[in-house]
Amino acid sequence: SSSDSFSEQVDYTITGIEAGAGVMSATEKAIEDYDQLNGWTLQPSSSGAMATALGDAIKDEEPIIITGWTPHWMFSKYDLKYLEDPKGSFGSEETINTMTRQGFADEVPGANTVLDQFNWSTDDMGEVMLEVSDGTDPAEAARNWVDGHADQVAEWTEGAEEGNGQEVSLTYVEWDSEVASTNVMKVVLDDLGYNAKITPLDNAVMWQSVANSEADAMVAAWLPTTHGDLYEQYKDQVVDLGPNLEGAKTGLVVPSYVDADSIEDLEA
Ligand code: PBE
Repeated sequence: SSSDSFSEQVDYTITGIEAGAGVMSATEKAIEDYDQLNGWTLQPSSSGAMATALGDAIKDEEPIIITGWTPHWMFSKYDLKYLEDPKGSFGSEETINTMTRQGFADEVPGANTVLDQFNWSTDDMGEVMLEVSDGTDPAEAARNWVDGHADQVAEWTEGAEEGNGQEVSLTYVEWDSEVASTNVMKVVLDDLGYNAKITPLDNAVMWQSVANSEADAMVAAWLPTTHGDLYEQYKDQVVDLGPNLEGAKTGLVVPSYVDADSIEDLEA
C-alpha cells in the first residue's frame, strides 16, 4: 500500500526536536505503544532544524513525519495534519501554565499579579509566532503584539502594583511558542516598571530553575501530559498559577499530501 511506501520513504524515521522536550518522550512512548512503530527511530534535532526540514520537504512534496505541536506557525504556513493517536500516547488537549518560584507572590506581588492574569488564545500566540517566523526579531514582534492589543494587556495588568525597576527573571526554552509568550510577558512587565530578564534553557533545567528559585517564573509548562513528569517531580517546589493558554496539543504531524491519517497507518 502507499502507506507502506511512506514509512519506507522516510526510512522509518521521525524528525524530532530538542532531546529534552516533552513531545520527544511522548514520541518514544508512542514507539513503544504502537506495533506499527516497532523499529522506528526518533531523530533528535532542534525546533529550528525541524522546521527547516519540514519546509524543504514540502517544497518538493517529499515525505516527512515530525514531532509537532499547536500553537505553531507551521499550521498557518503549510497544509499539515496530525496523525490520529488512538492509543493516546500524546494525551489529549493541554493547557500551557504559568509557574513561579515559592515566595515570589509575597516578594514581588505586582509582577505576580500580571503573571497570574496572563491569559491569551492560540490565535494570539500564533500572531506573534508568525511574525517571528517571517524574520521579525522576537522582542519586536512581542512589542508589536502588545501595542496592538492594549485592552487585553490591560486585563493582565489590572490591579497590579507598578514596579520600580525590580528584576523579574523568566526562563523558557527556545521553542517557537515559548519564544512568543516569554517575549510578550517581558514587554508587559517592562512597561509596568519591572526589569524582566529572559533566559533560554533546556526543558528540564527550566523547570529546575523555578523549583530551586534561581528564576522567578516561567510561562511554558505544558500540562497534563507533555511536562507531566517534570510537574510531578517539582510540583511541591513551584507555584502553579494556572493556564495562560488553552487548546494546546502535541503529536506526530505530516504534510496533508501524505497518505496516512493515523499512527496505525504507518508500517513497522
Ligand atoms: N513543545 C512546545 C514542548 C512544549 C512546548 C511541544 C515542543 C515540549 O515538547 O516539551
